[in-house]
Amino acid sequence: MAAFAVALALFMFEGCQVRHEPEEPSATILSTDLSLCMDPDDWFDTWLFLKSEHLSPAGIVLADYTTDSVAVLTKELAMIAGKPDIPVVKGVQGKLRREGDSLAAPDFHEGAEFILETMRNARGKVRLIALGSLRNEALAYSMDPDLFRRKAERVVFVSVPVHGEFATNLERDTLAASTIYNSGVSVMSIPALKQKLTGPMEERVARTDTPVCRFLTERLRVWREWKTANEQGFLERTQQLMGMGKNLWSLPVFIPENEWDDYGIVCYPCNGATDPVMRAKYPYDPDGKDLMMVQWNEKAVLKHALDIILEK
Ligand SMILES: [Ca+2]
Repeated sequence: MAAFAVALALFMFEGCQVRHEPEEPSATILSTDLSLCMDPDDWFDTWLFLKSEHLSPAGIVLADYTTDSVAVLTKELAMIAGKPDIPVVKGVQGKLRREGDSLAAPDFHEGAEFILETMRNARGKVRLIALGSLRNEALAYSMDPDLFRRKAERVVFVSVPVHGEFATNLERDTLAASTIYNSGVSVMSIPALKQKLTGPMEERVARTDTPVCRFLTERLRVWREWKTANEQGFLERTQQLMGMGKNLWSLPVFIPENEWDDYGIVCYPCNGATDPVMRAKYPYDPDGKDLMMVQWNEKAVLKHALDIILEK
């Protein structure tokens, strides 16, 4: 916390707000650990991604614990979003390991291959958003580092906490994370901090009779039912019982950069390449290639998300 406060104070003092020349990517790939029983927040993120024209959504990689039924549901959501042809591919389902100079991974390699194929075919640069581990991005880098460095606009990674809590997506595969942080490509780290879709907001979604609202409401129902049966007390402990709302984690990812000021979004430059696996503190570094998102207006970001879910 102290390191963070110092970094922030330094940043404010020097008035070095990062100036963003919003150069939108020519294509963006979302990799996300969608699931029926694990945290269903990624279904909300996937909807925001599919509706984010400014990102030019090019495909979805199913990360970490994919099943065929998840793939079918993802295609259904894409259909609802009016993007029936967007590729949905399976990604790596286990830990990466070193093999000589490169990385080896268990099934599936389609996600990494899809990232490289998209980079080869894209006219401009490609943004990669990772809301699960960085396995698919790291495997793609290992398969063709030159192409990856040349064509990746940025990797946006939701995981690293500002205050040093457990960083699930990073610690799920530290080899994947350190590969990406040391790849030379700019990484924007977004702390996985709770943005609460409140009980009344969730009720509004449930009462709205549209395909996407029915879809998301059903994902929450299935998940709560499974949690209740298998992890006693979890929903109560995390304040996510029916009526209490749902914790979401990645919403700032989907705010267009030219609107950051309206959402109170502030990033500071840093260099995560030094040691990402140590729950890095990411000290302020004016010459750093990476960015750390340190501030946003939670209410404004939530309203943005809710408007897109309610299709207002
Ligand atoms: Ca996730």
